[in-house]
Amino acid sequence: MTTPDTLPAEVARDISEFTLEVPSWGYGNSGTRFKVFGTPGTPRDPFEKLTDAAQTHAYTGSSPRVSLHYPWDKVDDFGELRRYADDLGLQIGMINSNTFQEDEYKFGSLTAGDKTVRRRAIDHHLECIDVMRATGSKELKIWLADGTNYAGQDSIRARQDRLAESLAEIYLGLGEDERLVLEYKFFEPSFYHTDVPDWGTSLLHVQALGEKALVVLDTGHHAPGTNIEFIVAQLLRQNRLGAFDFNSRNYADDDLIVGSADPFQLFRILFEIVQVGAHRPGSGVNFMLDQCHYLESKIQAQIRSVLNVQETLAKTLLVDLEALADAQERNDVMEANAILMDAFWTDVRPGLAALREERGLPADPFAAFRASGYEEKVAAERVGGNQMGWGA
Ligand code: PSV
Ligand code: MN
Repeated sequence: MTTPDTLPAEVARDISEFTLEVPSWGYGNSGTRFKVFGTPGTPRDPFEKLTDAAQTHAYTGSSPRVSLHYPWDKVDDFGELRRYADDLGLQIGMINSNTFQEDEYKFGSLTAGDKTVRRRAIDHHLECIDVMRATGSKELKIWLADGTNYAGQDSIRARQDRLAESLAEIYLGLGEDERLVLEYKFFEPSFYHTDVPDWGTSLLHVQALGEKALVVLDTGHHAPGTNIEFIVAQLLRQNRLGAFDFNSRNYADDDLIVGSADPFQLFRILFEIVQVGAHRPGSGVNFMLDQCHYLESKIQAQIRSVLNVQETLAKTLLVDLEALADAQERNDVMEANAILMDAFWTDVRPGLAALREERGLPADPFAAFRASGYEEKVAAERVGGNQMGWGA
């Protein structure tokens, strides 16, 4: 194990240029299906969510975009929200559609057998595209809760056909420089079948749509034991990896701090990314966090995730690719694996701290934020009103 005090120049450059997008809902209240917990200081409107998200960016210098969820983040004037973000040094990122919280979508949205319901769901996505235009966003993110609970409940095949048709209509609504990204998840809320359960299904649909449609990989949306880095490599080969929803899972879709459950998995995923330079700006992959916090401090948790991704990215950038290729060519299993592990065990924290100071950022963003008094300040100020949370 080595502890370089400074990072190699190319690694430092890549880390400085790398950015993550944060979720507006990560700053609101959340919980489990048993209870949503309130926390003093939680934002009461999308403006306050942006104010909090700006803290993550101020301390890390690496999270300038915020994803919105619609209609959770509905405001009267999206132009005003955009200007507010701009004043904070932020941009509005992806617009996440939401067809999972209204009664009419009980039996499906874009896949629903009922034509009127399907129409409503398609129109909702077209409305999301309007929100994109008002906020300066270029990406529509779709995750569907659609599925069934019992064999025979509905035709799996007919639902795929309806999904393809609905997506095609939404796709037609996109402008030249706008994209659609389709997220998959293997179960929940449906417990028998899900209409977009895996990367293969998502890939088939986006390939049928066209080049402006790509796949979103949420790290929490796979069965235990799934080799996620394989999926990453495969989607990159097809030029269809549009975005990540990073988080950690132990059991199902746990939405925990990135890198907290399995830091080595995060390393393996990012290693597939850096080998083809997909971490660089302009690669077309949007790195996003999709977390929910109800036990831990929300801003601290977002900062911790940004730092965990940065540290892990730096480690992957330290892999000696030439030596690795050489070992692989010789089928030297032990050496090839040791090269990877050597990078994984390298302590990059001192090098990152030095880089942050060079960039005018706190060497330890996490400690600096905790000491800033911001949380106490907003807890005292944000009294009254309704705190935002799931469904709000
Ligand atoms: C679904 O579980 C999901 O991962 C989607 O990205 C949703 O938009 C998000 O969570 C809501 O928390
Ligand atoms: Mn997600």
